[in-house]
Order: sequence, then C-alpha cells, then structure tokens
Amino acid sequence: MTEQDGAMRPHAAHWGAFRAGWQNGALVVEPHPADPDPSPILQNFPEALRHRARIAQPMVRRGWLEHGPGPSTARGREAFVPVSWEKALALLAGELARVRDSHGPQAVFGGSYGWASAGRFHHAQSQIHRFLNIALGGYVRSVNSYSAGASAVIIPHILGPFEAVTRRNVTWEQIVGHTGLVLSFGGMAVKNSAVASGGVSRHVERGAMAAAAARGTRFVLIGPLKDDLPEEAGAEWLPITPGTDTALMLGMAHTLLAEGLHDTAFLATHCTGWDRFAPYLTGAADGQPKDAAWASVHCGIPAGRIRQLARDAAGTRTLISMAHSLQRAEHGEQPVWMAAVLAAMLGQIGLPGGGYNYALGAIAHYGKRANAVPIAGLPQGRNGVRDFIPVARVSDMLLNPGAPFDYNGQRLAYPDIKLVYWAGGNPFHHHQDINRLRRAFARVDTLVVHESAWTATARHADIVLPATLSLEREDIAGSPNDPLLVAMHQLAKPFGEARDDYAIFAGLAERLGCGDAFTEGRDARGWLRHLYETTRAALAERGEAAPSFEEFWQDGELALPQAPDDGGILRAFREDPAANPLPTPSGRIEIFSETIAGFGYDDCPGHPAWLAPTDTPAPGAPLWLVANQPATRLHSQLDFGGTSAASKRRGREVVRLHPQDAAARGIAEGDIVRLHNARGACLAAAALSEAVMPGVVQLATGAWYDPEDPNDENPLCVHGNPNVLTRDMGTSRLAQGCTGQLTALEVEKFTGNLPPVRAWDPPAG
Ligand SMILES: Nc1nc2c(c(=O)[nH]1)N[C@H]1C(S)=C(S)[C@@H](COP(=O)(O)OP(=O)(O)OC[C@H]3O[C@@H](n4cnc5c(=O)[nH]c(N)nc54)[C@H](O)[C@@H]3O)O[C@H]1N2
Ligand SMILES: Nc1nc2c(c(=O)[nH]1)N[C@H]1C(S)=C(S)[C@@H](COP(=O)(O)OP(=O)(O)OC[C@H]3O[C@@H](n4cnc5c(=O)[nH]c(N)nc54)[C@H](O)[C@@H]3O)O[C@H]1N2
Ligand SMILES: [Mo]
Repeated sequence: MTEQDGAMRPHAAHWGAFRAGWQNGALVVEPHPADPDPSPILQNFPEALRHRARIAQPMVRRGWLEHGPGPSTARGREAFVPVSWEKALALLAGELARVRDSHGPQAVFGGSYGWASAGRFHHAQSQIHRFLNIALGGYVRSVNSYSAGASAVIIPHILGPFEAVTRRNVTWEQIVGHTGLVLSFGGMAVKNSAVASGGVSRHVERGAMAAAAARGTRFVLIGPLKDDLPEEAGAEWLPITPGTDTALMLGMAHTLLAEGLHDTAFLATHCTGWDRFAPYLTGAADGQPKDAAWASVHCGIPAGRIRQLARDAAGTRTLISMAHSLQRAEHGEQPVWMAAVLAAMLGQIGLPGGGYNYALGAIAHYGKRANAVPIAGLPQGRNGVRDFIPVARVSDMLLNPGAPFDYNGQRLAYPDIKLVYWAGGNPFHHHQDINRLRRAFARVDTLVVHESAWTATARHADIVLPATLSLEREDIAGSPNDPLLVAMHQLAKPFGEARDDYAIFAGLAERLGCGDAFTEGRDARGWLRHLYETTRAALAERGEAAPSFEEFWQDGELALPQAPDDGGILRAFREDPAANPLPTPSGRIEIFSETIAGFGYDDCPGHPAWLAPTDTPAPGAPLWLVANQPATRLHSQLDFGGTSAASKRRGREVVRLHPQDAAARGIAEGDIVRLHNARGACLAAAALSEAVMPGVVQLATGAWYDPEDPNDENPLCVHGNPNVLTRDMGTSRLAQGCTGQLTALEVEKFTGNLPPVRAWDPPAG
C-alpha cells in the first residue's frame, strides 16, 4: 500500500463497489465500471478520510479517569484526556474484569447495534460479539433491527421466515417481465436501494423500473412524498395521511369482498382465518364496515379512488410492495399484516411478479437473486447470557433495571447494566428521543465506544478508542444477494493512532488472558484467507472456477454464481400447499393467528386491524414529521464527507415542507427554522416543495446531534437531528420495534442569533 503511486485499487462500501487511488495527493474514487447507476454517496470518502472530525488517539473522559467508573451526568459535557494505547487498553481491560467479576457478563450490554462497514471480517458487530463471548463469557444482546423491528416479528407468524418474504421472493426481473400494477406503499426511492449491508455492486432498481414502465407496468405510489419513486417509474402519486395505510388497505379489501373480486379459492386452500377476519371487515363483528368511505375519513384518499384501486388490483398481475418505513411507527405490525391479507384476497401470492414483496426497494438486497455459494462471517463463539432486549428498548432498559416488559408472547425483565460497549453503531443517530437517551447513558458505570469519528455517541463515552475506516485496512466485501465478492485493498494509512477493531480486541483479549482464543493465531490477512476458503470450497464443490486467495486478491473481485429466480418458498407453497406448507403454525398464510391472539395484546390482536395512532398532529404540534433515510449518506456515516456536507444549507440539515404550510408560518425558502414538540427542538434550513403533501414536513435522519448547550437538560440541536423530536416507544407489545419514522411537531421561523454548528469539531481536550 502506498499513497503515491496513482494505481486504482478495488474497495467496497455498503453503498457500492469502487476503485480508488491517489492522484496529486488526493484520494480519487471511481464507481465500479459495471455499476449502471452508482450512488453519489461514494464521494463522501475523499473529504472524510483526513477530516478534523476523525479521532486521532485514545481518549478518556476526565471525570472517569480521575474518579473511576460510576453513574454520571457529565457524559457528553466534560472534557477528554488523551492517553496512550497502552494506558487505554490497561484501563479498559481492568474495568471489563471488574464488571465481569463483580456483576457477571449479564451486566454488560454489548448489543452494539449498527451498520458498521461493509467488510465481512472487520465487521465491528462480529468483532465485538466474538470478543465479549470469549473474554467475558457473553453479554446482554439485542434482537431484531431498527430497520424491521415490527415486521421481523410479525412476518414469521403469518407467512414464514423474514428472509423468504424479503430476499427470495419477487425479483426485479419478474417485475419487468410480468407485473401489471405495482402498489408501492411508501415508495421505492432509488436513494434507498443505493445501499445494502455488505455491499452492492450493481444498482439495477432505476433501470428495472424504467424497463417495466416501458413494457406497461403501472406504478402507484402511496405515501406522503411524491419523490419516493424515481421519475423513470412514471408513477401516479396518491398522497396519504401518514400512519393510515392499514385503513386504506381495509377499504380496498372491503371493496374486493363487496364486489366479489376476492379469490375465494385461494383463501380456502392457502389461508387460514378468513372466517375470523371477514366479520371485522364487513362490520358484522363491531358494527363498523371498513368500507372505502370509512377508510377515506382516516387516510384522506377519496372513497372513489380507493374502490377503483381495488378493482384495478384485481384486474391485473398486481404486486404489493411496502417500504420498511410503514412499520417503523406506532402499530407498525398492522400494515405489514394487512398487506399480506390484501395480497391473499387478490390470490396472487407466489405468482411471478405478483403478490406481496415486503421491503422491496428499501435496500438493495431485495428483488435480487440469491448467491449459490456462501460468504463466511467471523465465528461468534457462544454467548452464555440469556438476557436480551428488543433493540429499540435500550433507554427503557438502562432507565428501568429489573422492570418487566412484554415481547412476542414472553414476559421478560430488563437486566441491570453497568457497562455499555459500542462498536460500529451510533445510538445518537439511530435511537429516538435523544435527550432521554442521554439520561439513560448517565446511569451506567462505564460507556466504551470504538469510533472513527467524533459522533455524539463518542462524545458521550468514558473511553473512546479510535478505529480505522475501511479504506485504512484490508477486507472482503460481499452479501448473499449480490453477485460480486470484492477484495477490499487498503487505500490509506490509518488516521493518527487509529487501530482496527480486531487489533483493539486482540490487545484487550491478551490482557484478559484469552489472546489466543480470540485470534486463533491469525493476523488479519490470515483471517481473510480463512474466511475466503468457505466460498472457494463451495465453488470447487460445484465444479466451478475456484481461484486461490492469491488469485482473488490479485484480480480484486470474484463473480459468484447465483441461484435460479424461482420465487422461493412462496412459489412452492402456491403450487402445492400440501407438499410445501409454509413454516407457520397452520402451514398456511395466517389471516388470523391463534398464536398472536393467544398473547392477549390489545395493541396487536389476532388479525390485522385499524388501531388509531396516538402520536398524531394536535394543537401545539399540528404537523406530521417524516424522519426518513438520507439521500446523501448512509445514516450518520461520513456526515462530514463531501456529498453529505454539500447537501446542507448554512451548515444545517434541510427540512422540506409544502409551500402552503410555509406561508401560514411566514417561512421562506432557505430560512432557518426551529422544529419543536414536547420532547425537544432542532434547527434546520427550510426548503419549500410541492413534493411534500400539505400537513407533512420531512427531515432526513443522520445530521449529527449538536446540542447548543450540552449542560441543558433538553438542549436545542442546532444541526437538525430529528431524533430529538421522535418518541421512544415500541410498536406494540408483540414486537417492541422502533417507531422513529413519524411524530407530530410544530415548525417556526428561527429569529434568534444563529448558533454555530460544531458537530464535526473535535471536543475540547
Ligand atoms: N427517526 C428515525 N430514526 C431512525 C430511522 C428512521 O427512519 N427514523 N431509521 C433507523 C434505521 S432503519 C437504522 S438501520 C438505524 C441506523 O443506525 P446505525 O446503524 O447506528 O447508524 P450508522 O450511522 O450507520 O452507524 C454506524 C456507526 O459505526 C461507525 N463505524 C463504521 N465502520 C466502523 C468500523 O469499522 N469500526 C467502528 N468501530 N465503527 C465503525 C460509523 O462511524 C457510525 O458512527 O437508524 C434508525 N434510526
Ligand atoms: N441513501 C440511503 N439509503 C438507505 C439508508 C440510508 O441511510 N441512506 N438506510 C437503509 C436502511 S438501514 C433501511 S432500513 C432502509 C429503510 O427503508 P425505508 O424505511 O423504506 O426508508 P425511509 O426513507 O425511511 O422511508 C421511505 C418513505 O416512506 C414514506 N412514509 C413514511 N411514513 C409513511 C406512512 O405512514 N405511509 C406511507 N405510505 N409512506 C410513509 C416516506 O415518504 C419515506 O420517504 O433504507 C436503506 N437505504
Ligand atoms: Mo435500517
């Protein structure tokens, strides 16, 4: 590796495969030549690499260094003291041993949720989980994701494995060839399918939508933003009041039933519980028919359009797709379930290009063929701790040790956590109600963070260890739904004293007496060789070209064979439900679930239902906030990079609102505005847009939390992080998923002295 020679070397990120090299002292990044629609997010790298936001050396919070571990509200408020690696590792190894020996590994929260980086070996979660298992005997883990908190729990009850419904179902190829109508709930924005964990080498979504539209596929976008489908789809836009899709789907289902357009044979042969659901739909059960007129009152779409949409769906090959966003909200289980019921009534589940593909287009994994050979990950060892939390219950856990909570039919208790360890995630990005999260983090004895840059999470830590960016190490990128394995060559020297997470954990393991168990005697290159062997051996087994590790590394990439586009278990089930039952309790699609009904949750009954949200616009907070994924970065990663920084105005994140809502508040294009509700407030720069429906404002996630005065209890975020506003509550007792997509708030013109944005400045030493 050299930073001088001008050679372009292969590398990969979650947002694309690329080549990079040094020209005239600057890093130059070029997308992979085979990528038809590369992501602009790639261009965050050059500016980010040596940015002042990077962490140069190990740091310890002054109060922790001087007084030792213990609860403290000084986190995020106090200065750091730079220390040597030797001292940092000795302090941390000592603290880990103290907590393990006096409280046990069940006092360590190592959930460490987050996307980390694309390489499979240096994948930070894999590293930290392996380390905690080997060095401490385990840790309290988290289950599910912020992405799919509700759907990951409900889908296995009603259809089968989450992966079968998302990753091995309807492909873009099938849509181009077969689909007549795509009902796209929440859209399929190509900025979202720009990314896939582990990497994506070809961005095919825009081209597929263009090809399908050219053949005659009709796209209907149901959502609050007009630009959630690309121009190429030629979509009709049906603006819908956020959080009301279940009502719309019920209205469509009622129309199908009333007009005899439902597939009674499919409901009889492939589903269970239609007889329990139909009385709810017709109103026989509760006196309220869920007809189009009723639905219209809730969702704001005229009844005539709802009826017509139902007829249109019954008249052609129809695919229902649904963004993750709909279930990242109160009662998020309901639209996921109701969409399955609607697709079942249409009788098209399992047909090429028809039925239901949950999350298609939300991430680039979906709508693709699966690879025919595996890609290995780092072995995790065994976690000896049974306690876990649904991932988005982290503040609840830290604030309420011992308190009971419900999850998927179980009654569990929150563990008593003394030490929190994070590597590869940013809770000050992903979690809701950040001011509450700060109070939660103040409760623990020690917060440890490995980070490459000074995120708010790093600023709130007691021990901050500087981690390399993927550009500064070697790795292998790949994902089960992408046909390219990439040899990620090292492109730059580590920044400052930054180390790989692997090296940090190896150093700690050695001090804790388990160095060999952690490393198994391998260096990083040794592990890459070891992990690659799984793929190579599988290729050889299939009788295909199986290059050696050296050849792979030299070539920079390896094309992987793919499985046939066979529709997965849903197709097999459709064709022969007796021979190929679904892995649900009934072996069928569960329109009514005895299991879920048996849990007795009023917030998730035995069949899909309209459960009105409680966090809705009201006096004082009359607008909906849609806090969706950012177009110019992945979450909070490299917020300080070129593409992300260029999207800001006057240094702030941009909030979009309808000109009508802006005019009513005296807000003009480019004004700095203050978004606020009962939980918090942030600043952002206003952009007026008719692509946002009236009554809605849209502020993407990812701007780093930047408290005006960190000593305040509820400080103003001057940069535009929407999670100071969102509510920290579970989707329901079933899944306890994250509800960060939507909340209610007010927006006003900001007239005070404009505070500076300091999010990317290192904290005071
Ligand atoms: N309001 C609201 N909130 C949301 C959402 C929403 O829709 N609305 N969406 C949610 C969703 S779907 C998700 S998935 C989450 C995402 O939440 P996260 O996955 O936590 O967000 P990232 O910014 O990807 O955080 C990854 C962090 O890991 C660091 N990192 C990267 N590589 C490495 C490495 O090799 N080593 C170490 N030590 N660190 C590394 C990065 O610098 C970054 O700070 O956010 C959720 N939050
Ligand atoms: N560029 C980029 N791409 C990403 C990510 C990123 O950070 N950056 N993150 C990735 C990750 S981890 C995930 S999980 C996925 C997330 O995928 P999604 O959750 O699907 O993505 P979002 O952008 O949050 O939401 C999509 C759209 O849903 C619409 N929407 C919100 N509420 C409602 C509603 O109640 N009803 C309807 N009909 N529509 C609604 C909004 O208009 C929003 O723009 O994105 C992935 N893709
Ligand atoms: Mo996600």
